[in-house]
Amino acid sequence: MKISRFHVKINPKSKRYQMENHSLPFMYSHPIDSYNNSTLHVLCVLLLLGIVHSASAAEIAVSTARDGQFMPRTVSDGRRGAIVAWEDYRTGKDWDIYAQRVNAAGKAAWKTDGVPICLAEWNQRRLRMIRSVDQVIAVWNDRRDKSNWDIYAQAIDLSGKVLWQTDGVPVCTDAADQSTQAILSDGAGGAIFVWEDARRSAEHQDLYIQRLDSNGQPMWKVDGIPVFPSDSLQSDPILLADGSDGFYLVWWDVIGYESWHIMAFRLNMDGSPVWDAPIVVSPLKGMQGIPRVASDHDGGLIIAWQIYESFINDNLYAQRIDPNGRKLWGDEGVKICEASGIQKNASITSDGNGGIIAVWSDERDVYSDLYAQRVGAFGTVRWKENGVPICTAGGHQDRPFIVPSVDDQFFVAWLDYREDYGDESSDAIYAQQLNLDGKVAWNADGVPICTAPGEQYPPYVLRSESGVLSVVWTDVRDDQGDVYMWRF
Ligand SMILES: [Ca+2]
Ligand SMILES: [Ca+2]
Ligand SMILES: [Ca+2]
Repeated sequence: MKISRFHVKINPKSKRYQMENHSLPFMYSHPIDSYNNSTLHVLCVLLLLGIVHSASAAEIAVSTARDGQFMPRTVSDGRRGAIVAWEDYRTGKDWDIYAQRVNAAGKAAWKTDGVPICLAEWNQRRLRMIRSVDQVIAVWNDRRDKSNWDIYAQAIDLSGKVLWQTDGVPVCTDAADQSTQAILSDGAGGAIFVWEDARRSAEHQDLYIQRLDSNGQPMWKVDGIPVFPSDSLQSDPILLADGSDGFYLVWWDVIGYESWHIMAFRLNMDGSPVWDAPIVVSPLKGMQGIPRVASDHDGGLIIAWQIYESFINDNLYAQRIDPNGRKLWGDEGVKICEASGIQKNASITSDGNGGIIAVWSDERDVYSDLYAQRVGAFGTVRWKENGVPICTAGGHQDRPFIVPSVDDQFFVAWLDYREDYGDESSDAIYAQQLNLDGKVAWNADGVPICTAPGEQYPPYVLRSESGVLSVVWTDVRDDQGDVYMWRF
């Protein structure tokens, strides 16, 4: 049954960490049947719609090694191709990290099924990565110590060679648990890291940061420096470049069970704070969570989040903050959507004009649909109140991922249980393009990206600097999980 996936998310800590780090389901094993036909069908549809510019464009098998390849992430290689990395269970023993490069011609360029990035004992999970100048830096949560979780990182060049010490350099190996790390390029070949850290209190964990230089050497205190130690539980950190010589850090701050806030802080590249203290993004009462972040392309940032009302009527809000820490959209922020039912799993991107486009999963109807809204630079909602429908096909649509594409267009891919009302577990990946007026460019309800048999996992989308769109995902058409990519 897939339905349970739509009704989780209560405790901000335990559930998600469990989902991402410990309990990837190895439960479906679908017979292999006609996926070749469905791939051809998808290709034909995309060709007809003029999305695919060359008949050579097609689905790319990034890694079909035995057992599970999961949770792929991708970054541009700066050469019209992409590097993909993922968590890998091919040993049947524990999780490792592998990567593959897909070149401009759409071919896997490294060793078949990927090169190992970390094969250390026990589990390496929750891979994240960025490109910093001419190398790719991956970071993951690492259990090699056996008694607790640490954070390790590795750099890779475009030939697939690992550049730092075998199995990665430690970012933090303090004896407490570290988790939920995020990474940002420092623009100089190295990276900034942030993570949740239980060293001071397992219950009220803090966020710590570290910077590694281009050789993987720590630039700040070994095992990292605390950002803002407090008696709240700090979780889900997000990093964003500030466009000058620093970065933003946004997180979910939990005090007790009923006071959840989103916090934002600006720091310098040496880890020192720019602002006196973190900002409470909205003073609204109640449980606010699941922050999303986008640049306003004017030195500031825009944050979207959801506010829980008894878990039956969640709403979405947004706030814009300038480089000096001033809130630009009122003290409380603006409402993106307050339709009845739950609005959640938002994805946001800059609208290129000082505002954002947000798309989310919306349960105003029985089965979740996708809606989108544009919030302009001054905090005014630009489209129909409570959003315009992007996909209202039968069955659930969820986990949208939006990026800018070309000419004021925005590309969104999502997980789609079309015409599955909960008894088949039949899902697919669909996509759509919309413009600054909220009009969709392709078929109503989107075009299929992957309709292969077996379960698909939520897509991850990349738009490279050259405008190439890549969608990567895991699916279980052949075994317990393989990594696939579509490029446009
Ligand atoms: Ca596999
Ligand atoms: Ca391992
Ligand atoms: Ca540790």
